Amino acid sequence: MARTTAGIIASLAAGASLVAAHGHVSNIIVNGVYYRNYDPTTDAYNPTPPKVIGWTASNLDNGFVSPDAFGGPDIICHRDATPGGGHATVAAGSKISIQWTPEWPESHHGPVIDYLAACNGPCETVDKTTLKFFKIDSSGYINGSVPGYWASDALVTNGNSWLVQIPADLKAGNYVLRHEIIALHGAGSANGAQAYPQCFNLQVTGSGSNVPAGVAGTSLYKATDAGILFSLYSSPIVYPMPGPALIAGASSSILQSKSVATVTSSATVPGSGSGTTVVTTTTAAVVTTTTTSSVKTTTTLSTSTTAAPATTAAPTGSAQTKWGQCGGSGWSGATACVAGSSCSTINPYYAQCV
Ligand SMILES: *[C@@H]1O[C@H](CO)[C@@H](O)[C@H](O)[C@H]1NC(C)=O
Ligand SMILES: [Cu+2]
Repeated sequence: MARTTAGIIASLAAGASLVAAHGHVSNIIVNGVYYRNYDPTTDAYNPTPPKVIGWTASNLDNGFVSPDAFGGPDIICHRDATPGGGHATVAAGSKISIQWTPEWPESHHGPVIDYLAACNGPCETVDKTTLKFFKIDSSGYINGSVPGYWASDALVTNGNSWLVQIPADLKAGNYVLRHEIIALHGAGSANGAQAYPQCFNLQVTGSGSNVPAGVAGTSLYKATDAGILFSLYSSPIVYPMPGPALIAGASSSILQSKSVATVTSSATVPGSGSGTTVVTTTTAAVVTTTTTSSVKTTTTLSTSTTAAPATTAAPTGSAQTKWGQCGGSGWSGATACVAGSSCSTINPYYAQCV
């Protein structure tokens, strides 16, 4: 009985996936600054698409990479991907809000995973097959009965966005952030999982020295991994996270909240002027702040109803805490940093205690 019902649900979900739109990341927000992603559904038709931080890829259908391609280059940063023409600068320890398009289908339950890989030079010209990815967060099954509430559902609850924190001790340099949802609604059948990787170029600043070891994108997953060939409709749900282990000190995800964009920036393009010219500005639409849930481990769930905007204002006169804002256009809060950290200008809109 339960088996039959599950089978019907599985068939319905698989059928729904044929008609449902899927999605891609539309933008990221770093400390209130909005950076648009490459839009596969429109930029592909533009003879001179803007240089953006997101990688160019041929997922014009908002589609995915199948397990039979997990050993090939398309799994690295989506189909036929080539590096983004620019990058965003972020301080180690910063949080980045990754915004998906609104149509992510509810049936597409699965994990949300984030990796970084050092470019060892400009990411804009990196050979993607040389990138070695290390896992900075990975959240899978959260709670509930079959098919369960998953990280992808928490992402939807969070306004289709996911908050990622760059490790505070990461060595300064250029990195590719590889963000991914793996949809498992059809994963009980061979080649049924759907990977939706999205890549962004980041220049990370800071005084850390940690560059964790990683693996090539083509070695992250195999079609037969227990977390790839996985039935979403079998009870109890015990999900083995695919891919390499989390780096030391990382948790499965940070507390989720939605960020507020106050300005829009274009990507920093290498070789223009000093190489760090921010070609910016238009005032951006303000995104509504909402609140949500977070997952600490795959078995523990913590929730919060605290609104958490991207920027943390400290009262003028008192020193800002480490990783808090200490300056930038329009900033009226503290400009001094607590002992042990100092104020570093990240871009015209944001300075941060690092
Ligand atoms: C699962 O977690 C979410 C997010 O915290 C919560 O809203 C929901 O009520 C939980 N569901 C169950 C069945 O515990
Ligand atoms: Cu689908």
